[in-house]
Amino acid sequence: MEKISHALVTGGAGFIGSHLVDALVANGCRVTVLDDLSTGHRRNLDGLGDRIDFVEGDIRDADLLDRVVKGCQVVFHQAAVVSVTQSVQDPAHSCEVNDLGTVRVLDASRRNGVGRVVMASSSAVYGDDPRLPKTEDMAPGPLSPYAVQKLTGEYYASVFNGLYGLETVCLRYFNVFGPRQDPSSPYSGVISIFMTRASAGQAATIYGDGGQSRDFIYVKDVVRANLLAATEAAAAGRVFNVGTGSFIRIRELWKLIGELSNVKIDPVFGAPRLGDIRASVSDIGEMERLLGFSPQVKLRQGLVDTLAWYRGTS
Ligand code: NAD
Ligand code: UD2
Repeated sequence: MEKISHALVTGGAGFIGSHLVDALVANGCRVTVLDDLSTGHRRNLDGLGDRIDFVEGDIRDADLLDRVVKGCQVVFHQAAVVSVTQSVQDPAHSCEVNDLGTVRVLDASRRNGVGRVVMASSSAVYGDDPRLPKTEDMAPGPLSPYAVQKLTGEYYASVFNGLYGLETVCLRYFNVFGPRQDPSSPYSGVISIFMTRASAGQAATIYGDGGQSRDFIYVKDVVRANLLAATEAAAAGRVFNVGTGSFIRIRELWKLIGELSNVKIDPVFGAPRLGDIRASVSDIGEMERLLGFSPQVKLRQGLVDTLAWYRGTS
């Protein structure tokens, strides 16, 4: 793999971004992190000391972006208002961050000679299309402001790639899980919530009948996908699904987490979540064919490692 000598990670103090920063530093890359700490935490970067340049600031600040992208070959754009619910409650704010912020990141990158921008998109762009698995060529059907904003970001990336020759790659993450995922909001990732419940010996709430399914990918595999997207020539200008191609139903997930936690607690069934997608699973053929990517961490192993982290034993 071609070496990246200097990269910017926006949202690098967040869940996925901080794992990406770890991997880049381990590869000998100089890393600048730009994060406003709105949902990220400085503690996620503990232990990296002066091996990174941490800049607390906002991706909407054009002057600051000009400063931090200088000299970077690659920008990994992870910063976003991530909560779908927050985007529903305040579409204008999430639009400013997710759309205007993304355009500012792309624009600063092209003006300052960055080679490639790798952007975090989402499987949310597919909406509730019942055809499975989801392939990149399906027509998008966003159902929330968040999904519209991620899709708009993809369109901007494609236009910057075509108009200005700035190489861009968009990664449609499916459901990502792993250590450092913040369980503190009711809209946090389901695995982070189920793990904290099981560890405390409490029942989880399953929304609906629990028959809904998701494609959960371990965060370290998402990091590998980002590194390939940044370095493989064939990735430029493209959009890829980042998932595992497998799925699990939510009620089975609770059972599995219970088994791994040595607790057997019946879940509480609540009303279905408004707008909840029934089934989601990725087709990762494009990523496999063009970038040689296949996920390495099986769900069970990823859950074991994540559980150890939530219990403070890893
Ligand atoms: P996260 O909330 O842990 O990380 C987002 C980071 O962006 C945080 O550190 C936050 O402080 C920072 N940020 C937010 N607004 C900012 C701003 N205006 N300026 C600078 N920094 C800002 O969430 P995550 O799960 O790590 O998400 C990373 C990316 O992956 C996001 O773009 C998200 O939309 C995307 N994504 C995540 C998932 C998932 O399952 N976690 C699924 C699909 C897509
Ligand atoms: C994820 C992403 C979202 C977006 C979307 C794409 C997270 C946190 N959200 O939303 O950003 O990219 O995928 O479609 O990663 N559930 C329960 N009990 C709980 C919590 C959740 O039953 O306590 C169910 C929930 O109703 C859903 C499933 O678990 O059916 C997954 O929920 P989620 O919030 O982890 O993720 P999702 O797929 O809604």
